[in-house]
Amino acid sequence: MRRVAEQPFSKSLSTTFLKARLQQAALQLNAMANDNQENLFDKLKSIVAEFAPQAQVIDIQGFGSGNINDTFWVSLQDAEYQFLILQRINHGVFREPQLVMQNMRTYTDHVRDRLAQSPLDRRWELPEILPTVQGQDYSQTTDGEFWRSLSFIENSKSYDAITNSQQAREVGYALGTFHYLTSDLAPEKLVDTIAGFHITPLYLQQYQQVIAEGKNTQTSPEITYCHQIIEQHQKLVHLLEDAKASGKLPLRVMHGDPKVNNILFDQSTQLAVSIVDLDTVKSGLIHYDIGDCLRSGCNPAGEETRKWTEVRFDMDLCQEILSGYKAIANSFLTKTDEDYIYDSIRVITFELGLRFFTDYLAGNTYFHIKYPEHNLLRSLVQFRLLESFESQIK
Ligand code: GN1
Ligand code: MG
Repeated sequence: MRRVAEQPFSKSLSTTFLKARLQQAALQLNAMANDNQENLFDKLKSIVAEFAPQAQVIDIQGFGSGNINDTFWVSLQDAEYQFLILQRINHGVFREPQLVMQNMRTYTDHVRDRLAQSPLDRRWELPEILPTVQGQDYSQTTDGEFWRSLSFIENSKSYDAITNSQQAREVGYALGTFHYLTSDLAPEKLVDTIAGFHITPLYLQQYQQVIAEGKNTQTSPEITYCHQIIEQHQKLVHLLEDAKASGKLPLRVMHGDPKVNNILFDQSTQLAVSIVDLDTVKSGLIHYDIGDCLRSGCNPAGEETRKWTEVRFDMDLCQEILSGYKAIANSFLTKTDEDYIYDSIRVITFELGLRFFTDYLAGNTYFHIKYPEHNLLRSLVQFRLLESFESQIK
Protein backbone atom coordinates (compact mmCIF):
# COMPACT_ATOMS: atom_id res chain seq x y z
CA MET A 1 0.00 0.00 0.00
CA ARG A 2 1.08 3.55 -0.72
CA ARG A 3 2.93 5.11 2.16
CA VAL A 4 3.89 8.35 0.50
CA ALA A 5 1.22 10.86 -0.27
CA GLU A 6 1.38 12.16 -3.79
CA GLN A 7 3.28 15.38 -3.86
CA PRO A 8 3.26 18.18 -4.62
CA PHE A 9 -0.28 19.00 -3.59
CA SER A 10 -2.52 20.94 -5.85
CA LYS A 11 -4.30 23.98 -4.50
CA SER A 12 -6.99 23.57 -7.10
CA LEU A 13 -8.51 20.43 -5.53
CA SER A 14 -12.08 21.18 -4.61
CA THR A 15 -13.44 20.48 -1.14
CA THR A 16 -16.03 18.14 -2.67
CA PHE A 17 -13.26 16.13 -4.32
CA LEU A 18 -11.19 16.03 -1.10
CA LYS A 19 -14.19 14.87 0.91
CA ALA A 20 -15.05 12.12 -1.56
CA ARG A 21 -11.48 10.84 -1.74
CA LEU A 22 -11.07 10.92 2.01
CA GLN A 23 -14.29 9.00 2.60
CA GLN A 24 -13.15 6.37 0.15
CA ALA A 25 -9.75 6.10 1.85
CA ALA A 26 -11.35 5.87 5.29
CA LEU A 27 -13.59 3.04 4.09
CA GLN A 28 -10.64 1.24 2.51
CA LEU A 29 -8.60 1.56 5.66
CA ASN A 30 -11.71 0.50 7.55
CA ALA A 31 -10.93 3.58 9.55
CA MET A 32 -13.57 5.80 11.03
CA ALA A 33 -16.20 3.20 10.19
CA ASN A 34 -18.41 4.44 12.99
CA ASP A 35 -18.06 8.07 12.11
CA ASN A 36 -20.42 10.16 10.12
CA GLN A 37 -18.60 9.95 6.79
CA GLU A 38 -20.19 13.17 5.57
CA ASN A 39 -18.45 15.13 8.30
CA LEU A 40 -15.12 13.36 8.22
CA PHE A 41 -13.24 16.10 6.40
CA ASP A 42 -14.58 18.83 8.69
CA LYS A 43 -13.84 16.73 11.74
CA LEU A 44 -10.24 16.16 10.67
CA LYS A 45 -9.84 19.85 9.92
CA SER A 46 -10.98 20.75 13.41
CA ILE A 47 -8.46 18.28 14.88
CA VAL A 48 -5.68 19.73 12.74
CA ALA A 49 -6.60 23.13 14.20
CA GLU A 50 -5.77 21.78 17.67
CA PHE A 51 -2.17 21.30 16.56
CA ALA A 52 -1.74 24.02 13.94
CA PRO A 53 -4.38 26.69 14.60
CA GLN A 54 -3.17 29.23 12.03
CA ALA A 55 -2.69 26.73 9.23
CA GLN A 56 -4.82 26.33 6.19
CA VAL A 57 -5.55 22.71 5.27
CA ILE A 58 -4.75 22.06 1.64
CA ASP A 59 -5.20 18.31 1.52
CA ILE A 60 -5.88 15.31 3.75
CA GLN A 61 -5.43 11.69 2.67
CA GLY A 62 -5.72 8.29 4.30
CA PHE A 63 -2.18 7.06 4.92
CA GLY A 64 -0.36 3.75 5.35
CA SER A 65 -1.60 0.28 6.14
CA GLY A 66 -1.71 0.11 9.93
CA ASN A 67 -3.87 -2.60 11.48
CA ILE A 68 -4.67 -0.71 14.67
CA ASN A 69 -4.61 3.11 14.52
CA ASP A 70 -6.17 5.35 11.86
CA THR A 71 -3.61 7.48 10.06
CA PHE A 72 -3.93 10.52 7.82
CA TRP A 73 -1.46 12.65 5.91
CA VAL A 74 -2.15 16.37 5.95
CA SER A 75 -0.78 19.09 3.71
CA LEU A 76 -0.82 22.62 5.13
CA GLN A 77 -0.18 26.19 4.20
CA ASP A 78 0.94 28.94 6.60
CA ALA A 79 2.18 26.38 9.14
CA GLU A 80 5.49 25.44 10.71
CA TYR A 81 5.32 22.08 8.94
CA GLN A 82 4.15 21.77 5.38
CA PHE A 83 3.11 18.16 5.94
CA LEU A 84 2.08 16.32 9.06
CA ILE A 85 0.77 12.96 10.16
CA LEU A 86 -2.46 12.83 12.11
CA GLN A 87 -3.31 9.65 13.97
CA ARG A 88 -6.26 8.49 16.00
CA ILE A 89 -4.90 6.16 18.67
CA ASN A 90 -7.02 3.05 19.00
CA HIS A 91 -7.88 3.18 22.66
CA GLY A 92 -9.58 -0.19 22.58
CA VAL A 93 -6.05 -1.55 22.09
CA PHE A 94 -4.00 1.14 23.88
CA ARG A 95 -6.15 1.59 26.97
CA GLU A 96 -4.14 4.55 28.19
CA PRO A 97 -3.06 6.55 25.13
CA GLN A 98 -1.44 9.19 27.34
CA LEU A 99 1.10 6.54 28.40
CA VAL A 100 1.85 5.76 24.75
CA MET A 101 2.68 9.43 24.29
CA GLN A 102 4.71 9.49 27.50
CA ASN A 103 6.85 6.63 26.18
CA MET A 104 7.23 8.33 22.83
CA ARG A 105 8.51 11.45 24.62
CA THR A 106 10.94 9.44 26.75
CA TYR A 107 12.26 7.63 23.70
CA THR A 108 12.55 10.62 21.35
CA ASP A 109 14.10 12.87 24.04
CA HIS A 110 16.68 10.23 24.87
CA VAL A 111 17.66 9.55 21.28
CA ARG A 112 17.71 13.21 20.33
CA ASP A 113 20.12 13.94 23.21
CA ARG A 114 22.29 11.02 22.31
CA LEU A 115 22.47 12.01 18.66
CA ALA A 116 23.31 15.58 19.65
CA GLN A 117 26.23 14.30 21.73
CA SER A 118 27.47 11.70 19.28
CA PRO A 119 25.99 12.15 15.82
CA LEU A 120 25.82 9.24 13.38
CA ASP A 121 27.75 9.60 10.15
CA ARG A 122 24.58 9.46 8.05
CA ARG A 123 21.02 10.79 7.97
CA TRP A 124 18.84 9.45 10.80
CA GLU A 125 15.56 11.08 11.79
CA LEU A 126 13.06 10.95 14.60
CA PRO A 127 9.48 12.07 14.18
CA GLU A 128 8.68 15.25 16.14
CA ILE A 129 5.70 15.10 18.46
CA LEU A 130 3.69 18.23 17.71
CA PRO A 131 2.04 19.75 20.76
CA THR A 132 -1.52 21.06 20.82
CA VAL A 133 -2.22 24.73 21.43
CA GLN A 134 -2.54 23.82 25.12
CA GLY A 135 0.95 22.30 24.99
CA GLN A 136 -0.20 18.67 25.26
CA ASP A 137 1.17 15.74 23.27
CA TYR A 138 -2.30 14.64 22.19
CA SER A 139 -5.76 16.03 21.78
CA GLN A 140 -8.78 14.36 23.32
CA THR A 141 -12.15 15.02 21.71
CA THR A 142 -15.39 15.41 23.67
CA ASP A 143 -16.40 11.89 22.65
CA GLY A 144 -13.22 10.43 24.11
CA GLU A 145 -11.05 9.97 21.01
CA PHE A 146 -7.28 10.47 21.25
CA TRP A 147 -5.49 12.18 18.40
CA ARG A 148 -1.82 12.97 17.96
CA SER A 149 0.18 14.73 15.35
CA LEU A 150 3.71 13.90 14.22
CA SER A 151 6.04 15.52 11.75
CA PHE A 152 6.32 13.83 8.38
CA ILE A 153 9.87 12.61 7.67
CA GLU A 154 10.71 14.53 4.53
CA ASN A 155 11.43 12.81 1.25
CA SER A 156 10.88 9.36 2.77
CA LYS A 157 8.91 6.28 1.84
CA SER A 158 8.40 2.75 3.10
CA TYR A 159 7.90 -0.63 1.44
CA ASP A 160 5.52 -3.45 2.33
CA ALA A 161 8.06 -6.01 1.14
CA ILE A 162 11.79 -5.95 0.46
CA THR A 163 12.79 -6.33 -3.16
CA ASN A 164 16.60 -6.38 -3.11
CA SER A 165 19.62 -7.10 -0.95
CA GLN A 166 20.56 -3.45 -0.39
CA GLN A 167 17.11 -2.76 1.06
CA ALA A 168 17.51 -5.84 3.22
CA ARG A 169 20.81 -4.64 4.69
CA GLU A 170 19.27 -1.22 5.29
CA VAL A 171 16.34 -2.78 7.14
CA GLY A 172 18.83 -4.58 9.39
CA TYR A 173 20.80 -1.37 9.84
CA ALA A 174 17.63 0.50 10.86
CA LEU A 175 16.72 -2.01 13.56
CA GLY A 176 20.34 -2.15 14.74
CA THR A 177 20.38 1.66 14.95
CA PHE A 178 17.21 1.66 17.03
CA HIS A 179 18.68 -0.88 19.48
CA TYR A 180 22.05 0.87 19.51
CA LEU A 181 20.57 4.30 20.25
CA THR A 182 18.43 2.91 23.07
CA SER A 183 21.09 0.61 24.53
CA ASP A 184 21.79 3.21 27.24
CA LEU A 185 18.12 3.99 28.00
CA ALA A 186 17.00 2.17 31.15
CA PRO A 187 14.06 0.00 30.04
CA GLU A 188 12.18 0.64 33.29
CA LYS A 189 11.76 4.28 32.23
CA LEU A 190 9.19 3.03 29.74
CA VAL A 191 5.73 1.91 30.77
CA ASP A 192 3.88 -1.10 29.41
CA THR A 193 1.09 0.20 27.19
CA ILE A 194 -0.55 -3.12 26.27
CA ALA A 195 -0.71 -5.76 28.96
CA GLY A 196 0.68 -9.05 27.69
CA PHE A 197 2.01 -7.64 24.41
CA HIS A 198 4.54 -10.13 22.97
CA ILE A 199 4.14 -12.60 25.79
CA THR A 200 3.60 -15.60 23.53
CA PRO A 201 2.13 -17.98 26.17
CA LEU A 202 -0.63 -15.45 26.88
CA TYR A 203 -1.67 -15.48 23.21
CA LEU A 204 -1.94 -19.25 23.43
CA GLN A 205 -4.18 -18.88 26.46
CA GLN A 206 -6.40 -16.43 24.59
CA TYR A 207 -6.68 -18.91 21.71
CA GLN A 208 -7.65 -21.70 24.10
CA GLN A 209 -10.22 -19.47 25.73
CA VAL A 210 -11.81 -18.52 22.40
CA ILE A 211 -12.01 -22.21 21.47
CA ALA A 212 -13.59 -22.99 24.84
CA GLU A 213 -16.20 -20.28 24.27
CA GLY A 214 -17.05 -21.96 20.96
CA LYS A 215 -17.83 -18.67 19.21
CA ASN A 216 -16.75 -19.79 15.78
CA THR A 217 -17.51 -23.40 14.91
CA GLN A 218 -16.91 -23.07 11.17
CA THR A 219 -14.66 -25.65 9.57
CA SER A 220 -12.62 -25.66 6.40
CA PRO A 221 -9.31 -27.23 5.34
CA GLU A 222 -7.62 -23.86 6.05
CA ILE A 223 -9.04 -23.64 9.56
CA THR A 224 -7.99 -27.22 10.27
CA TYR A 225 -4.48 -26.41 9.01
CA CYS A 226 -4.21 -23.50 11.45
CA HIS A 227 -5.33 -25.63 14.39
CA GLN A 228 -2.78 -28.27 13.41
CA ILE A 229 0.11 -25.82 13.21
CA ILE A 230 -0.79 -24.50 16.65
CA GLU A 231 -0.99 -28.03 18.02
CA GLN A 232 2.44 -28.88 16.60
CA HIS A 233 4.14 -25.82 18.07
CA GLN A 234 3.13 -25.98 21.71
CA LYS A 235 6.74 -26.24 22.92
CA LEU A 236 7.85 -23.23 20.94
CA VAL A 237 5.48 -20.95 22.82
CA HIS A 238 7.61 -20.75 25.97
CA LEU A 239 11.02 -20.54 24.38
CA LEU A 240 11.73 -16.81 24.64
CA GLU A 241 9.81 -16.30 27.87
CA ASP A 242 11.84 -19.10 29.49
CA ALA A 243 15.07 -17.47 28.32
CA LYS A 244 13.85 -14.20 29.83
CA ALA A 245 12.84 -15.81 33.14
CA SER A 246 16.16 -17.63 33.50
CA GLY A 247 18.11 -14.44 32.76
CA LYS A 248 19.72 -15.86 29.63
CA LEU A 249 18.29 -12.96 27.67
CA PRO A 250 18.17 -9.57 29.39
CA LEU A 251 15.42 -6.96 29.34
CA ARG A 252 16.25 -4.08 27.06
CA VAL A 253 14.36 -1.40 25.18
CA MET A 254 12.41 -2.95 22.35
CA HIS A 255 10.52 -1.34 19.51
CA GLY A 256 7.74 -3.93 19.54
CA ASP A 257 6.69 -3.57 15.89
CA PRO A 258 9.73 -3.27 13.60
CA LYS A 259 8.07 -4.73 10.54
CA VAL A 260 9.49 -3.67 7.22
CA ASN A 261 6.95 -0.96 6.43
CA ASN A 262 7.76 0.85 9.67
CA ILE A 263 11.23 1.57 8.31
CA LEU A 264 11.51 4.71 6.21
CA PHE A 265 13.90 5.08 3.30
CA ASP A 266 15.29 8.30 1.87
CA GLN A 267 13.75 8.52 -1.59
CA SER A 268 16.94 9.98 -3.09
CA THR A 269 19.65 7.79 -1.53
CA GLN A 270 17.51 4.67 -0.88
CA LEU A 271 19.13 4.46 2.57
CA ALA A 272 17.08 3.81 5.71
CA VAL A 273 16.54 7.07 7.59
CA SER A 274 14.04 6.34 10.34
CA ILE A 275 12.02 3.73 12.15
CA VAL A 276 8.52 4.84 13.03
CA ASP A 277 5.39 3.49 14.73
CA LEU A 278 6.70 3.96 18.25
CA ASP A 279 3.52 2.92 20.10
CA THR A 280 4.94 -0.29 21.45
CA VAL A 281 8.41 0.85 22.51
CA LYS A 282 8.86 -0.71 25.93
CA SER A 283 10.95 -2.94 28.11
CA GLY A 284 11.28 -6.44 26.63
CA LEU A 285 13.47 -8.79 24.65
CA ILE A 286 15.13 -7.39 21.56
CA HIS A 287 14.62 -10.88 20.14
CA TYR A 288 10.95 -10.15 19.57
CA ASP A 289 12.14 -7.26 17.39
CA ILE A 290 14.78 -9.27 15.56
CA GLY A 291 12.28 -12.04 14.89
CA ASP A 292 9.57 -9.62 13.79
CA CYS A 293 11.87 -7.71 11.48
CA LEU A 294 13.09 -10.94 9.87
CA ARG A 295 9.66 -12.55 9.52
CA SER A 296 8.36 -9.50 7.71
CA GLY A 297 11.54 -8.75 5.77
CA CYS A 298 12.03 -12.29 4.47
CA ASN A 299 8.52 -12.68 3.09
CA PRO A 300 8.72 -11.23 -0.44
CA ALA A 301 5.01 -11.91 -1.02
CA GLY A 302 4.17 -9.58 1.87
CA GLU A 303 1.97 -10.35 4.86
CA GLU A 304 -1.20 -9.24 3.09
CA THR A 305 -1.00 -11.62 0.13
CA ARG A 306 -4.00 -13.86 -0.51
CA LYS A 307 -1.78 -16.39 -2.31
CA TRP A 308 -0.74 -17.91 0.99
CA THR A 309 0.31 -21.27 -0.44
CA GLU A 310 3.05 -19.47 -2.39
CA VAL A 311 4.57 -17.81 0.67
CA ARG A 312 8.19 -18.69 1.37
CA PHE A 313 10.88 -17.51 3.75
CA ASP A 314 13.82 -16.04 1.82
CA MET A 315 17.07 -17.12 3.50
CA ASP A 316 19.24 -14.85 1.34
CA LEU A 317 17.31 -11.79 2.47
CA CYS A 318 17.60 -13.08 6.04
CA GLN A 319 21.41 -13.15 5.83
CA GLU A 320 21.45 -9.63 4.35
CA ILE A 321 19.20 -8.23 7.07
CA LEU A 322 21.30 -9.91 9.73
CA SER A 323 24.54 -8.59 8.28
CA GLY A 324 23.10 -5.05 8.26
CA TYR A 325 21.89 -5.53 11.82
CA LYS A 326 25.10 -6.99 13.20
CA ALA A 327 27.25 -4.32 11.57
CA ILE A 328 25.84 -1.88 14.10
CA ALA A 329 24.65 -4.23 16.87
CA ASN A 330 27.98 -5.94 17.47
CA SER A 331 28.69 -3.40 20.21
CA PHE A 332 25.97 -4.89 22.43
CA LEU A 333 25.01 -8.29 20.98
CA THR A 334 26.28 -11.25 23.01
CA LYS A 335 26.98 -14.82 21.89
CA THR A 336 23.82 -15.99 23.69
CA ASP A 337 21.82 -13.29 21.92
CA GLU A 338 23.08 -14.65 18.61
CA ASP A 339 22.22 -18.22 19.57
CA TYR A 340 18.56 -17.25 19.95
CA ILE A 341 18.10 -15.43 16.65
CA TYR A 342 16.67 -18.31 14.61
CA ASP A 343 14.41 -19.34 17.47
CA SER A 344 13.13 -15.79 17.73
CA ILE A 345 12.05 -15.91 14.07
CA ARG A 346 10.08 -19.07 14.77
CA VAL A 347 8.46 -17.71 17.92
CA ILE A 348 7.33 -14.38 16.53
CA THR A 349 6.08 -15.78 13.20
CA PHE A 350 4.09 -18.36 15.12
CA GLU A 351 2.87 -15.75 17.60
CA LEU A 352 1.59 -13.41 14.89
CA GLY A 353 -0.18 -16.25 13.07
CA LEU A 354 -1.77 -17.26 16.37
CA ARG A 355 -2.87 -13.67 17.09
CA PHE A 356 -4.49 -13.27 13.66
CA PHE A 357 -6.18 -16.67 13.88
CA THR A 358 -7.50 -16.06 17.38
CA ASP A 359 -8.89 -12.70 16.30
CA TYR A 360 -10.58 -14.38 13.35
CA LEU A 361 -12.16 -16.98 15.63
CA ALA A 362 -13.20 -14.29 18.12
CA GLY A 363 -15.01 -12.21 15.48
CA ASN A 364 -12.27 -9.75 14.40
CA THR A 365 -12.31 -7.36 17.31
CA TYR A 366 -8.61 -6.41 17.40
CA PHE A 367 -7.04 -6.01 13.93
CA HIS A 368 -8.73 -3.86 11.27
CA ILE A 369 -10.01 -6.08 8.47
CA LYS A 370 -11.05 -5.33 4.90
CA TYR A 371 -12.99 -8.56 4.23
CA PRO A 372 -14.45 -11.27 6.53
CA GLU A 373 -11.69 -13.86 6.04
CA HIS A 374 -8.87 -11.31 6.22
CA ASN A 375 -7.47 -12.40 9.58
CA LEU A 376 -7.71 -16.05 8.57
CA LEU A 377 -5.70 -15.33 5.43
CA ARG A 378 -3.16 -13.36 7.44
CA SER A 379 -2.70 -16.26 9.83
CA LEU A 380 -2.28 -18.71 6.93
CA VAL A 381 0.47 -16.47 5.53
CA GLN A 382 2.37 -16.48 8.85
CA PHE A 383 1.95 -20.22 9.41
CA ARG A 384 3.10 -21.00 5.88
CA LEU A 385 6.09 -18.68 6.39
CA LEU A 386 6.92 -20.51 9.61
CA GLU A 387 6.81 -23.89 7.87
CA SER A 388 8.99 -22.60 5.06
CA PHE A 389 11.56 -21.29 7.53
CA GLU A 390 11.54 -24.48 9.57
CA SER A 391 12.02 -26.63 6.49
CA GLN A 392 15.21 -24.69 5.69
CA ILE A 393 16.88 -24.90 9.08
CA LYS A 394 16.40 -28.63 9.68
C1 GN1 B 1 -0.16 -4.39 14.21
O1 GN1 B 1 -1.01 -1.53 13.42
P1 GN1 B 1 0.28 -2.08 12.95
O2 GN1 B 1 0.11 -2.59 11.58
O3 GN1 B 1 1.39 -1.11 13.11
C2 GN1 B 1 0.23 -4.96 15.57
C3 GN1 B 1 1.59 -5.64 15.51
C4 GN1 B 1 1.61 -6.69 14.40
C5 GN1 B 1 1.23 -6.03 13.08
C6 GN1 B 1 1.17 -7.04 11.97
C7 GN1 B 1 -0.32 -2.88 18.66
O4 GN1 B 1 0.69 -3.31 13.91
O5 GN1 B 1 1.86 -6.26 16.75
O6 GN1 B 1 2.87 -7.31 14.30
O7 GN1 B 1 -0.06 -5.39 13.21
N1 GN1 B 1 0.25 -3.90 16.57
C8 GN1 B 1 -0.38 -4.04 17.75
O8 GN1 B 1 1.06 -6.40 10.76
O9 GN1 B 1 -0.98 -5.05 18.08
MG1 MG C 1 2.24 -0.72 15.00
